Amino acid sequence: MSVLPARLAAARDEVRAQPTHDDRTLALLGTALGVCFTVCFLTGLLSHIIQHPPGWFTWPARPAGLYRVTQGVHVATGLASVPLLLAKLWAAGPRLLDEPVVRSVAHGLERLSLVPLVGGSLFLVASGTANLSGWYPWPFSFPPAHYAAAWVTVGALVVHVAARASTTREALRRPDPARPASPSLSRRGFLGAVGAAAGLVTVVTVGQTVGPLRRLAALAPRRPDVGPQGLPVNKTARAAGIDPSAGDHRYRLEVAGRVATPLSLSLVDLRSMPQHAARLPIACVEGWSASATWEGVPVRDLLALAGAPADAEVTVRSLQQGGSYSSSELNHVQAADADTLLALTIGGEPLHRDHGFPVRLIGPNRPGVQQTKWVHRLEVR
Ligand code: HEM
Ligand SMILES: Nc1nc2c(c(=O)[nH]1)N[C@H]1C(S)=C(S)[C@@H](COP(=O)(O)O)O[C@H]1N2
Ligand SMILES: [Mo]
Repeated sequence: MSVLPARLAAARDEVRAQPTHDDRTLALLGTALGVCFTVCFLTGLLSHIIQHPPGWFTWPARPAGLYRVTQGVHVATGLASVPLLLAKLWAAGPRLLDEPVVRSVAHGLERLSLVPLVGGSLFLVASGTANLSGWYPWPFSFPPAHYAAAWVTVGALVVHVAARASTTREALRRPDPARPASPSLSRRGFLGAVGAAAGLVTVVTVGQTVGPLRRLAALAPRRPDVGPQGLPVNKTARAAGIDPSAGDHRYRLEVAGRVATPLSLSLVDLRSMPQHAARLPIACVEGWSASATWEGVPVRDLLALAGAPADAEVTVRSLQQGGSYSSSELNHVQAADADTLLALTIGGEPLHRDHGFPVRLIGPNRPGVQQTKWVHRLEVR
């Protein structure tokens, strides 16, 4: 006995008989989405651990462009999963009307797990996409909310995959089941369109980090070559509340903390020290990246001058007051790397104010949020 009105039950049965809603279609979409979400989760988790390192974890300074790749992959797989997710919801949706609604305790729990799975997935792609677009319509902070949603979603995903593993395996192995005489849309046509949509989303956005595809990046929120000195800016000096006189004769770089000789250096002092150049990317957590040639004083030279210990770790502080990115940490590997610089120039010119004039931190393999601008203090630990 159906609890649904007869016409709704009949409509459901008709839709359920379409190849675009059968087990095989769901198995193929589910597999693609599962791969994207797994890669997205692992790269996201890595980004979180890099920014909040537990005691056992030391993120290396090499290869210099590794974070650029992992976070580029995070955002690319996240965006590609948008059409896959919508297609999966459309294809699986009619099954919510299957009866009996609950067959067993296990089945009931599995159906219940769809709430965090669907809700969490939609929240992740919506919050991620809004963040890339610089749109913050919510009152909470993005990374912690996105991070919590990732765990909830992946937990529910594990339940879902375990519950559907055997059906999926079978549907993928078995040749096509019998089709209705005249499907309104073939499986091949549907999956082809979904695949094309995922490919298109990737091609029009991935140019924000993959140089050769830059010209195709019509929908990328950032063009990596647009901005002062050919580099984008997330936070301008004005938005960060940096005094326009920053960098005049009163400027001092302080080196303090666990050192034999605290230092207080003027810009002239810094410019008269041996300069070192390095070509390094800014790799923003938002998935865009851009390389530049930076020149300045290696942090390790300043540490040596101040008599810091060999295993020194450093807190780098900005003239910016408050804000999440007004300081960053250098672990002992990063602090000791020859290419971790307090940069004074970019491409041979003094830094633009919006790139951190008079002094900015730039180091290999670091998320953009840790490349602190308008630096005025190193605290050694
Ligand atoms: C359109 C889809 C997505 C986009 C555009 C996106 C974007 C982002 C961005 C910009 C960040 C950096 C946050 C920061 O450190 O400031 C991030 C972090 C993260 N993402 Fe996503 N994401 C998407 C989907 C997902 C999905 C599906 C998952 C999990 C399955 C996920 C898991 C994570 C995790 C765990 C982090 C680390 C959060 C932290 O730093 O605490 N994301 N994502
Ligand atoms: N003091 C300070 N430094 C900062 C930021 C900030 O908001 N304040 N933003 C960071 C972020 S998110 C990125 S991606 C890089 C961008 O550097 P750019 O503006 O020179 O391209 O700077 C980082 N340094
Ligand atoms: Mo960033």
